[in-house]
Amino acid sequence: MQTSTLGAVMDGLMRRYSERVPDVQKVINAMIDGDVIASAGEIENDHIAFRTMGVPNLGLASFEKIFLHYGYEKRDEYNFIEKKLTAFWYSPPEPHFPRIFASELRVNELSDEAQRIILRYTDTVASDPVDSLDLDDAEAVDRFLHQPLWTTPTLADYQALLKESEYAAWVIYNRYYLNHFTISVHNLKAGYNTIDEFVAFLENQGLRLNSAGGTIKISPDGDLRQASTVAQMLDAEFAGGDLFRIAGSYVEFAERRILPQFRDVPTDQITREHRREGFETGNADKIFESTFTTQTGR
Ligand code: OOG
Ligand code: NI
Repeated sequence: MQTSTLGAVMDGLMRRYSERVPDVQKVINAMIDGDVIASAGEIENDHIAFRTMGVPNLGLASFEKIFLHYGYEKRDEYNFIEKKLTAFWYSPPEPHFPRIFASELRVNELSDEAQRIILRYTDTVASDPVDSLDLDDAEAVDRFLHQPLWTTPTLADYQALLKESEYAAWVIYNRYYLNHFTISVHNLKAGYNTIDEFVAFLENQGLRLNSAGGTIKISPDGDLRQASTVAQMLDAEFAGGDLFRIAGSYVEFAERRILPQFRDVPTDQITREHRREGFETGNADKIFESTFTTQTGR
């Protein structure tokens, strides 16, 4: 297990993501200008997220091999019945690396028409591409994560998918681009270290937040609180040169509260182990909608 390779892969993901999502720099600059942090390096990345197509040779079974190779451990499963998604989270080999939340579309549950559209693209992948990848070569992995896995879709196919599964449309165009990174708010300075305070700060800066199910998503135990921006829109070029504005990636914010049994531990001794771990289906279900037209078109 090579954490230096993992570090380089993460740097590549974050670099391309920041270029694609102007809100990343906007939030960081606002935090620096507001004296919340002195530099971007102080930000703790709670987790990053990826989306995949659940078809042969792709999906989580293929994708997860990359991060399992770097020492990530597969943890809990989450099921999104209406959205037809399965997700897992993966804990990092060292605590300074982000958790990973990766999901997969259960393509076989879609209509025949949507399945046909998706398979027209993904069937060109005849063997698991991760098997022929040198995972110890960070540049090769970076290239893989940002390369076209299939041909550029037509606008008609994209729009047909959009009607049935916004997630499917997102993946057919955006593939393995980083879906979001997540700023941990609980370790920020007082006044910004709760999600309510941080959301107020973001709203003051004019950032547009996902309102699905309420701006702040709260787990039933009350200890995982999340919010996210509405996805950045991109001018996408489709097959044949058609242009259309589509949803790209977004930014998330998370507060992990100290677990009840550790609430007496002195603040300066609190580490990741004392806080709420994992994810929450009810929160995630609404966070997915950060890229849906119900949010981006508001
Ligand atoms: C992932 C949405 C869920 C979380 O933290 O629960 C999520 C996605 O939009 O792909 O990020
Ligand atoms: Ni997330």
